[in-house]
Amino acid sequence: ITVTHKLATRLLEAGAEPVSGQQLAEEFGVSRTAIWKHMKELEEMGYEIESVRKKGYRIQKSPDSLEAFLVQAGLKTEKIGRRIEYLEQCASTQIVAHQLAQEGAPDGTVVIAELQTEGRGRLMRKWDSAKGQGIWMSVILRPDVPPHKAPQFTLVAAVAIVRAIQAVIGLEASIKWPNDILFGTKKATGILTELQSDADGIQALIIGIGVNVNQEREDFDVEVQDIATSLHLESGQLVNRRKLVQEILHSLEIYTQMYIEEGFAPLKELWEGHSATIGKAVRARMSRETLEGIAEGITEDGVLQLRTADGRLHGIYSADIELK
Ligand code: BTX
Repeated sequence: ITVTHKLATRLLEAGAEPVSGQQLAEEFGVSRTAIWKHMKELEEMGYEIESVRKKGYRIQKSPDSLEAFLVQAGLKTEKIGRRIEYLEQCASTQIVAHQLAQEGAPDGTVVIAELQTEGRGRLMRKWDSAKGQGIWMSVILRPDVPPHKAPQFTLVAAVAIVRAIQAVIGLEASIKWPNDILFGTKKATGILTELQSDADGIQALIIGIGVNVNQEREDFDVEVQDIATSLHLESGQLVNRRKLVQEILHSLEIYTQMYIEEGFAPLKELWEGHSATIGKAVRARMSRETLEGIAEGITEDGVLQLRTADGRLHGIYSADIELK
């Protein structure tokens, strides 16, 4: 990290409060002229810096980038995002995260990319990840729970993300079991939980999160234009991606912590409160069969309970759900 980066972090943390050139020069152990030169460099990087007479400098606008030091300035977490691997471009942040996890990356490591060329969904489906317009990230967690609990983390992450979106843009999305976050019937976010485990249990969970943030309709691939939406399309505002990442990571830390300490019960309740599936007539497509019925709820393990017309109750572990 260069002095210029540190300076940006310092000013971002100061917020609306100007910081004097003299003070910055002292803190960084450089001359005031050097500080002025760094300010010019920041402006070239896309920052707008105001110099308030007799008071000092403050940042008016920072570039819409998710560089690690920008996300970390003002990040409220203790663990998640303390290490961030930021990439301009990669095939998939899941692939990078798997690699890092194997190399021993710590619990809470996050991989973020501006562009994914091979973003993926479940069952190797494609995830459209336009450059700079969404949040494409993978979070490495190392919880001490048995492998069969891994799918619950998808539900925990969904609760965390819905709440973070609400905190940042003030709109309430709903969750379609197991991993979609919707506005109406359109998908704004997908979650993909993958697992590295061995005989000792879970080595790492890789939680992939894709949030459509500032796309216009035409920015999506033609195949998904009718089924996808973005937070911008829903709210009419351009959404600050950095704030949203910070909020999602914070929320993820809160709810995974709750899960570890109190188990799934409180999260089941929160999840059901945000659910677009429970109580609805649905069609569940699985690899071998398709069932239709009423989604009655989820079990303590996060398994979907589907009641078919013959009165039987089926436990669904993995499926694509269509609301009828
Ligand atoms: P999924 O299998 O539930 O959904 C994939 C389906 O969603 C696609 O087949 C397509 O119909 C639709 N789709 C594709 N792209 C989009 C989009 N941008 N918005 C809305 N709908 C879309 C969902 O899988 C899990 C997605 C996780 C994505 C993250 S991004 C960071 C991380 N890296 C990575 O490669 N994947 C995860």
